Amino acid sequence: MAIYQETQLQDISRKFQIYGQILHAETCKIGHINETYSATYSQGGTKVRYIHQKLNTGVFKDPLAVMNNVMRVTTHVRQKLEARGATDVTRRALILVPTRAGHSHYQHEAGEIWRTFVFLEGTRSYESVQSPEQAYQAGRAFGDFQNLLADLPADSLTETIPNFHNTRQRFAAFQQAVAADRLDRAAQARAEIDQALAWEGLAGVVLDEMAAGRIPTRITHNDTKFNNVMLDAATGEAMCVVDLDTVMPGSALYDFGDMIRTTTSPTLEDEPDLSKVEMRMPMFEQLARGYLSAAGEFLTPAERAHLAFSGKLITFELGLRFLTDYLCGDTYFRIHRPGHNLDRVRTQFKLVQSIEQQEAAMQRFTDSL
Ligand code: GN1
Ligand code: MG
Repeated sequence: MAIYQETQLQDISRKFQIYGQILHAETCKIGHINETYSATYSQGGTKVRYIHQKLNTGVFKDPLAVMNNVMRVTTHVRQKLEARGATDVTRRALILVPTRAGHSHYQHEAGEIWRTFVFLEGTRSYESVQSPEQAYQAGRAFGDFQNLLADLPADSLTETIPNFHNTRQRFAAFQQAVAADRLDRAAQARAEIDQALAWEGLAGVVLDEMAAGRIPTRITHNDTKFNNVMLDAATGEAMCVVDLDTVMPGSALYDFGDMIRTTTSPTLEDEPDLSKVEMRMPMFEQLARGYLSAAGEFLTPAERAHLAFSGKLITFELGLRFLTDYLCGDTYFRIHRPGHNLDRVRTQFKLVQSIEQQEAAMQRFTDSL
């Protein structure tokens, strides 16, 4: 990490209710959106770590609403775990460290918004699933997260990115980007554009079920990537889900769909070798078992009936979002090389095809549970 950032982090760290001295800090994760650092402090004669994170205010236009949601959700989860008599609660629920002025975040010069969490010692995340057991753990963790939030009134949270998983709107934005083609990139993405147009029919399926009242709106995580699950480094048990910025009203299927997208293929989401991208049944089976072990009680028949489909939908949706961003000049998702978003599109669309080929078997499996 650059010295500048370390100095800046030292400055930022002093704004929070941390009573130690910062020893060193390092980049923990640079996601597509936020920047995350872990910092080690000497505090009361022992070493403790905290997470400092800079919120992307280009994406999260109302950061105060995001922080209110995060506070509401972390407090609720902690209280519910305590009421259950759970052990190790501070590793099972994220804890936001307030600023010395008592706020949930610190607003740095130039409008940067920083927040701090207690570091979850002895846990780790993975970029891709290593075993069916990990897929089970991911399913259970997000299912339990939805379960813990089931009694939080939906209107207590702000929809911080409106229509985040509105696939019809995502499709319309894609069509507009193709029509405008401001950067003359459509020619390079012709095959992907044609493929996306052919899949238009997928966009309305869950929305129509929701409009008909068969699929309810719930409080959901909305970014259930596998690397947002913190697993106990020793036992492999899922301890906590992180990245709560998009927790808001949504459909349970959006969460389950993104779990299929990120736990069933052995590859990363920008894998250039498409022959490696594949939906693997053993992973899907354990994922579905894990999810239903925690969410099985509250899902409606229509939700259950669309579990297999949801993976195709969300993988398609993310492919559309990457494609739209590629056509619009890579302004939303952080890229690390030219054409990166187009590579991501190809990986997503290959996975959609793989799901499509196995959808009947996936459906039979979830019907049998
Ligand atoms: C973004 O930054 P990250 O990795 O947490 C995006 C998600 C996508 C994901 C794809 C707010 O999440 O919707 O599924 O990239 N988050 C936002 O990797 O748009
Ligand atoms: Mg995220």
